[in-house]
Amino acid sequence: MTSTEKSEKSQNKFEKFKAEKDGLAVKEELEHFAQIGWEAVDKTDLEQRLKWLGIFYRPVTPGKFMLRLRTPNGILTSEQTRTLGEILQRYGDDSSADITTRQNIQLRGIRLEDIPEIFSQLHATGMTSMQSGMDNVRNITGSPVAGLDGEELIDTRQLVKKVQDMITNSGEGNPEFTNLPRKFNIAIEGGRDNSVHAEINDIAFVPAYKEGELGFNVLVGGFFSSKRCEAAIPLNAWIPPTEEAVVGVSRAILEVYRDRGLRANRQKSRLMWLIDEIGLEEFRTLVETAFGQPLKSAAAEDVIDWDKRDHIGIHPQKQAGKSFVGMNIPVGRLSTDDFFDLARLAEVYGGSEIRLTVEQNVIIPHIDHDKIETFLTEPLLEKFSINPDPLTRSVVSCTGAQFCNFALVETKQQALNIAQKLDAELNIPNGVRIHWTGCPNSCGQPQVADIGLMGTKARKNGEMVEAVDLFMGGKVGKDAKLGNRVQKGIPCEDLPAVLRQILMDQFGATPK
Ligand code: SRM
Ligand code: SF4
Repeated sequence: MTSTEKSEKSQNKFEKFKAEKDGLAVKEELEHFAQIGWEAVDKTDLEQRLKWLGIFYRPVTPGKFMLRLRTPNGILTSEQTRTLGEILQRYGDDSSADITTRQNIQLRGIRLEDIPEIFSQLHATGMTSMQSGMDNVRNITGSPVAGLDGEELIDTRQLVKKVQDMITNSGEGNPEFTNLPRKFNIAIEGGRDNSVHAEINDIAFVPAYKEGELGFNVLVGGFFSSKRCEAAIPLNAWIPPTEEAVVGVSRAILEVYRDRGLRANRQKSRLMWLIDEIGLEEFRTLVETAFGQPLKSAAAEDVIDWDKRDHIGIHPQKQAGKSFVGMNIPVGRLSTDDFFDLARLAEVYGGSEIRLTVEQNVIIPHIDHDKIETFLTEPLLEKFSINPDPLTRSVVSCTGAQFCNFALVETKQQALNIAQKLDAELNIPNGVRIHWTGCPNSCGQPQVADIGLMGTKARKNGEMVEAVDLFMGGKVGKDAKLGNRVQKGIPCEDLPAVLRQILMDQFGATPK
């Protein structure tokens, strides 16, 4: 018996409950759950299976759920944006929302009894939260300026949408892909700057020319976990930028992962562990078989030749006379009113659309040049600046202790306070990207940042205190590479002084 077969024999508790009842099954029970109330719902349904529908029980705020949507390519219409505001509105002070590091939206304060109606609201405007958590494919990311960027290579919008539709059965739920060994991430990059940092996904499509034809090189196996972090490696496959190829190869890889992925140890279940186990050649052969045709070998080089842009500020589009405007949403946090305001701005000035970025910011596209001046006088731009100070501009943060029970530290507020304090104290010549993550799960991607901070605990003066491990050297865009942990256990209290010194020593900052 091979070790793969052996590991498939034994089952961890997640595999057991999935085998007993598929996560998607709770979709049919939502009305019933709404009637009996969350306290009476079976514990596994409540705490685990509901995540298959994007509904997250939060032990930190029992009874107030988080709803994780799917926002393919980070695009929302103004109507959808307004609907999200309407959903949140009923929860008053309990309500809030976040733009996630996967170009997506999470709503908070949601009551289980309202879910049937909320799902109808989402459905009516073409949104879904289906399969957005647990052992499913997460929100699929694509260039946030797809279709706007004059230098873009491939417009990813339809491709991302079609891959999502295949995986989720157009948002209705697809039992073919609801029992993967573990979570799974897909990114489709169409620009020259790798704006979605494709290399940290289980499947990444990156633009590449083969024999003069533009298509995608396929990378596989990128992931972060508390035990191991890896950048994706080349599958040695090039595909044309067609729906058939991108959807087909995504499906083939998912089928191989579903049927052959390791399931015994959840710490060793992500795709890269399977590739390690059977070897890249064998994995590629299995993918070809599932795809039903041979794959062409990879193009020699991909076309990621730009440094990453953050899209903040005013940028001319490829459409003459139009610009997109990137607004800085500090640590991605949105209120109910923000949704209404963003929807209005998109309608009055733009093309009734907003875009989200993996830096947790918002872009409003299609603003006529002659409307920009008035647009800039809108009060919302005081809150969401188009010209923020350098650290505030690029700080990214995961949810942290406010709502996440894995967190070892509070993240968002601290991240923002420290960025603002250091922005006030220092002249910082170039942008410095600081990413905060509340625990080793790395949702805030500290490994892609110039300075990454990962929550931990440390001893200070004999007492356990909130602290962070320090990561440095992450590079995104051209020649992307993951940063490494360079220092452990810096008490949060000491962090402003430590960061100040690093900014002066390594990033050319000077006191104001
Ligand atoms: Fe994450 C689990 C939040 C992006 C790696 N992540 C969680 C949970 C669901 C844990 C929980 O049940 O409380 C967090 C929900 C907290 C909450 O209430 O918001 C959570 N992850 C997030 C978000 C919201 C962080 C953010 O503030 O932006 C991001 C949601 C993305 C989305 O829209 O779907 C988020 N998580 C990521 C990323 C970044 C990415 O995808 O680029 C990673 C690392 C990349 C990766 O997965 O390869 C990430 N999250 C994890 C892991 C570790 C996975 C592993 O293989 O071990 C966990 C824990 C787990 O799955 O067991 C986790
Ligand atoms: Fe929660 Fe940890 Fe993910 Fe932050 S990194 S959202 S603390 S699981």
